[in-house]
Amino acid sequence: MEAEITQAIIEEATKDWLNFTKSDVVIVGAGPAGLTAGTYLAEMGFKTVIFERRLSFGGGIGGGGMLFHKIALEKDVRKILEHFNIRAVDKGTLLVCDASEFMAKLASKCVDAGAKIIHGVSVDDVIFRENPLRITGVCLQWSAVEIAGLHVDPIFVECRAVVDATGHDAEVVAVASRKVPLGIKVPGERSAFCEIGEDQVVERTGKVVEGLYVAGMAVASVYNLPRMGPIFGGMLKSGKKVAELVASDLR
Ligand code: 48F
Repeated sequence: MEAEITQAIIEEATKDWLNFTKSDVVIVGAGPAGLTAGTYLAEMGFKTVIFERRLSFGGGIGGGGMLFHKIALEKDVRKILEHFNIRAVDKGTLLVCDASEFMAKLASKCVDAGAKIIHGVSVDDVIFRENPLRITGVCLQWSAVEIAGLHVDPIFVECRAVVDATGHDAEVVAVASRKVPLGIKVPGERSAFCEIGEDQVVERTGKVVEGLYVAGMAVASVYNLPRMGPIFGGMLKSGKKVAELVASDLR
């Protein structure tokens, strides 16, 4: 029995890993932007894998607003919420949701759409090619290895598009900007200014260089935009927008 458990797990995991070693899209981070992007891309038929450093979904959702278990959204995302079957209370100019329902339903729809979500794996670098300059995949490491500080070489996944949905540190674009001649620096985000922060994140969501896209709060970090705190409409809109841009480029 014990050996069978091990064999069952390793055989099935290996099948998945062999399958997504060449993917259409790699999304880094299973926060609201990454889960939204993953859902729409998988629904459009793209082979999509999400690598998430932690052993949980949702990124910054679970903490709500300073651990109060609610998050706020702008009213113009009602249609996206309906797509995910997420309930919201009308609150003046805003909608308010339970953080737990919000993250569970984003993740559930994403998985049902066919995206593969792999927990406990961190992206620590990109693969690039020159003439023309493009990003062609990512370098992966177990998060546990990263946390332990062990010297272990990563392995690779090739893909047609990488989406940096890593949140406030824009980790993928940041490492690429240091190690690939992209000609950009990642300045980090500015202090809070919710209204313009939400709009500008959506506006600047998109391609950084051929093969590499940025969505969610990572956009604020890459373009020095204001932060917004526990309002999430921009994250949904940014995730949907990046999915549409990637899809139109890959078709
Ligand atoms: O931080 P996160 O929720 O990013 P997001 O989707 O949403 C931002 C909001 O949560 C909030 C906000 C709203 O106004 O300000 O902060 O843009 O989710 C990012 C996820 O990426 C994972 C991280 O653990 C988190 O779950 N992540 C970060 N770096 C890596 C990573 C990495 N290098 N490899 C794998 N996962």
